[in-house]
Amino acid sequence: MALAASNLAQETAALLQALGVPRERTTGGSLAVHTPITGEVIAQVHGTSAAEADAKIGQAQDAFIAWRHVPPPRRGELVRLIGEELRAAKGDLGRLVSLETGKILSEGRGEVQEMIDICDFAVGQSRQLYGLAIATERRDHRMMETWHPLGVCGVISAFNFPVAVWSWNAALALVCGDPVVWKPSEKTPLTALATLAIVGRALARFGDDAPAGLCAALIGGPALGEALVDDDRVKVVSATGSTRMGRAVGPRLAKRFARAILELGGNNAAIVTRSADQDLALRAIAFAAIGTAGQRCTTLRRVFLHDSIYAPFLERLKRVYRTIAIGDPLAAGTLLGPLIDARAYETMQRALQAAREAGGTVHGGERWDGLGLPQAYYVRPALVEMPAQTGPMLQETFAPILYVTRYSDLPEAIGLQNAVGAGLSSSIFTLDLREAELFLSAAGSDCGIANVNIGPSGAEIGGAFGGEKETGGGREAGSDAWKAYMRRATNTVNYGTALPLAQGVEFTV
Ligand code: UN1
Repeated sequence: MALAASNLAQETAALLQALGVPRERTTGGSLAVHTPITGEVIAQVHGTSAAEADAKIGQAQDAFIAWRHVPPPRRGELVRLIGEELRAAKGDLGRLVSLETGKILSEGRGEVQEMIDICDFAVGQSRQLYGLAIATERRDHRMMETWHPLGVCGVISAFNFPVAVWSWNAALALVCGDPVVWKPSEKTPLTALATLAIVGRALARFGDDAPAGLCAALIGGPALGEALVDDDRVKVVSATGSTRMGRAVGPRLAKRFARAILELGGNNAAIVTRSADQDLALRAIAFAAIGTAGQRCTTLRRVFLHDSIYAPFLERLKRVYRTIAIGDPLAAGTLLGPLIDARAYETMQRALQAAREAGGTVHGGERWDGLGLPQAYYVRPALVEMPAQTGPMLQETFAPILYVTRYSDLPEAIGLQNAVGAGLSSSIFTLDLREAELFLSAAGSDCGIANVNIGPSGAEIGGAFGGEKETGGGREAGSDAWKAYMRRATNTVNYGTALPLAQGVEFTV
């Protein structure tokens, strides 16, 4: 197994070159990029200064003045070209995602596929920015609703989906007429730079009706995100990250009446009922709880097992947890790669300790050192039998920890699943129509995503993505999420000669 750090640094340099990132951007800078695969430094990126950030936001504002005049289907053409360039770069960018985040290769490539999918979706959307014709109460009048570009869109994204989250926002924002200024996680600047290089190729093919400054990135720490949040020229900010981050960002945006699209924490659950197809449930749970090393916002963190299946199902789960293939995420067959860094590992250990103190029985969860890499943080996935839903089970811990508890009555289980702060994703495994429909009903799951016989993670882009409560309420990607990037004008036109007033008001002068 070739896991020497120098090999990964060399491979990173070769990938960046193939993707079109100038070498001087990623060498000799002050921002060290570590690969979680070995923990070693693979690049030294140059960050964006406060003055440069200000200039980029200014350029984006200028770009807005021009871009809003470009017809939406033509704006869609740019996104179509971005999708084409992403298709050509899928192998290289997917591998770079794996190198920078530690996700297994098929997930790295899957992330790029998600970008391609949203580009396709947005191209179609560019011809469907529909308003309404509304019945008016006045004679010889017409009333309608028109959608206009909103302004500069800020995107703040997290390390775990370093490029897909940008694309859900950017593909829609661009067809809606909004330039995009992106603050990627400081842990993943390389994939951001590579994405901008890909966009640059699409822009070069597009022609000169694309203004300069349409897509920019601010590379560096949280101060740059704050600059986006506090800048009056930025009309909408889509922020993905922890609930703590959302609590800081939300009020600051509200203070200046900017629009917020918040996609924050999840504490996602699955209910496995008496009638469940257990083979299917087992596979779905394994992917949702262990995939991406438990570092998706949609990761499955809690399972409620019906009393009648508790013991046998738990036994099968334990076997999966004991035998899951841990290791180099670039190697074929690996299902569980490393955590992002030491801090993630420490947070995981603290949660497991808290679970023990709350009466939980922990299986697994310890550090795994099969590759002999002291600076990388591989762990065995943790399965925790909890006597009740208490302690760390009520919080999101960004690590592969699955809390399991039992239930006897479905409304009780639905109540438990809803009794946490977050409201992102949820699922039920059942073959009973009544159970499934109750779960999806107004009295069922309170999450933005509720699935039947599918785990809570791995959503397609066609649906609106996001959740309720402490998840922040924002929606990205499909359905009518595009509306958040536009402003709505209600227009009433009088084509008659009289001036009837609404509500029958008389006012004759
Ligand atoms: C995230 O973790 O921020 O549904 C996004 C999913 C992916 C997106 C996750 N499509 O799991």
